[in-house]
Amino acid sequence: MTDFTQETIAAIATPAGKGGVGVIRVSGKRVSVIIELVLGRPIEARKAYFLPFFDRDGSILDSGIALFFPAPRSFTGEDVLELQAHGSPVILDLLLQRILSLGVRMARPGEFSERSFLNDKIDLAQAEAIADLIESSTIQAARSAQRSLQGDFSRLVNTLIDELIHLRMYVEAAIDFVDEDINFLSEGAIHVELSQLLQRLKQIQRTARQGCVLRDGLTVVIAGRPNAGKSSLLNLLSGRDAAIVTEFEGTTRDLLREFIQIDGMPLHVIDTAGLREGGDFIEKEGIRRAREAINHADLVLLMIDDRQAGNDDDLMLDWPSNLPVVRLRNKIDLTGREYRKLETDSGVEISMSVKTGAGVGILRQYLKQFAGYDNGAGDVFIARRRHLDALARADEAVANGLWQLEKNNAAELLAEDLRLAQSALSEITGAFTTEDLLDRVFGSFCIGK
Ligand SMILES: Nc1nc2c(ncn2[C@@H]2O[C@H](COP(=O)(O)OP(=O)(O)OP(=O)(O)O)[C@@H](O)[C@H]2O)c(=O)[nH]1
Ligand SMILES: [Mg+2]
Repeated sequence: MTDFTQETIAAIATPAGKGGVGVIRVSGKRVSVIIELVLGRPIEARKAYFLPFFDRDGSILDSGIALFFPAPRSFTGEDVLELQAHGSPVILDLLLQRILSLGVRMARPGEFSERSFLNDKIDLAQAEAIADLIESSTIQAARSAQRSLQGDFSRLVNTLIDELIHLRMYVEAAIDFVDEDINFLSEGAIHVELSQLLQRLKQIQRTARQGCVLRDGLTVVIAGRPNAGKSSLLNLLSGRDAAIVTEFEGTTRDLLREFIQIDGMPLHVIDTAGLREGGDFIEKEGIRRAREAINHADLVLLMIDDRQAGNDDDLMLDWPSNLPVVRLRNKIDLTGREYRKLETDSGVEISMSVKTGAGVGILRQYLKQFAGYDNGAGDVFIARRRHLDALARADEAVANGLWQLEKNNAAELLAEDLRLAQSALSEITGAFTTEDLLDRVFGSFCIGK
């Protein structure tokens, strides 16, 4: 519940700079004092008042709207005051200084949301969704952040936690009754329930992975020999003349990054220097950077001039072994090959021409498929790597528990695995947290959130 020993905090909640309106937010016990001294009169809860804001000497700093949300029916769960002044950085600063002089301190980044979490107004996944909503760069990302904020993701996780609690009770009861004739665990029911739980975990992981792609965007690196058409592809995908394209080998040296969207799916596309031996000092450095980008890619588009196809495996010798690579056989307008997608022994291959645009639709489609992105499905919620990690740990624990049961009939080990799975899932909603986790989550918020 609300801890009234907490300090009162304040911050400018609107972005820095000039605007029509600027909002200052205050939360904590001293809100009543601020109302008395800055507004000079009491105001009723949740009603808008147009009032002067007074400085210490009784002069008027500004006039604007004041709103009072008494605890616990406020965003933070504490007394909250919002002052809407004119959006002048100078006025807002004076007003903030006036409030800070009354026993209030500046809020840390994310502190309003953190108090909201600590006072059980929202859970951790919802708090993160607030930050993700504000930072979302596509409409789809904003929509899915909104879904997480409404609690869609948390509800799914909580359902799984409830099932785990139920299963733990069952297994622990079975352990206690071990001397009895009946062996609960040898019945099929628990196997079925565990398998179903695993299925649901996998389904949530799939959706969460999509949510993570929506939030962070995949990093796709275009690599290949000089002159294959890498920079031409970057320009085509980004829809602008981002990179220099010439008929000379070794045109690109620096890494070029473009942020693009395919039907609302965000992608970071990186164009790189053509890979070859030799070259001058500058080109060598470009190639070193290209390799570094390849090492950090989620997916590499290996661009091949179709006229020289067939000798590109050596390029990949020192690439990470599990790195997904798609071969793009470019310039089919010169070789007469049909555009198409092929699943070969060495992976997916798309024949295309950047020049005519043939096959580019297939590439776009493939990128969406690779990311597991389906803009038709409206039930994606925003998710973070932290959530994926927790889901993966829960999955591993349940799978391991099931295995212990089937192979060794080891009920104690199963019980321990179910406990681990439950605590992993509880990290998502913050039912189980550490101070370190909270610092990491809220430290990345802006001030005033
Ligand atoms: N005919 C044809 N020419 C293409 C195609 N794609 C690219 N080119 C041409 O190939 C040449 C090289 O293209 P770039 O995009 O600069 O190739 P790159 O892979 O970035 O080359 P480097 O930066 O030197 O590594 C240019 O003259 C392009 O116009 C294609 O599909 N068909
Ligand atoms: Mg280039």
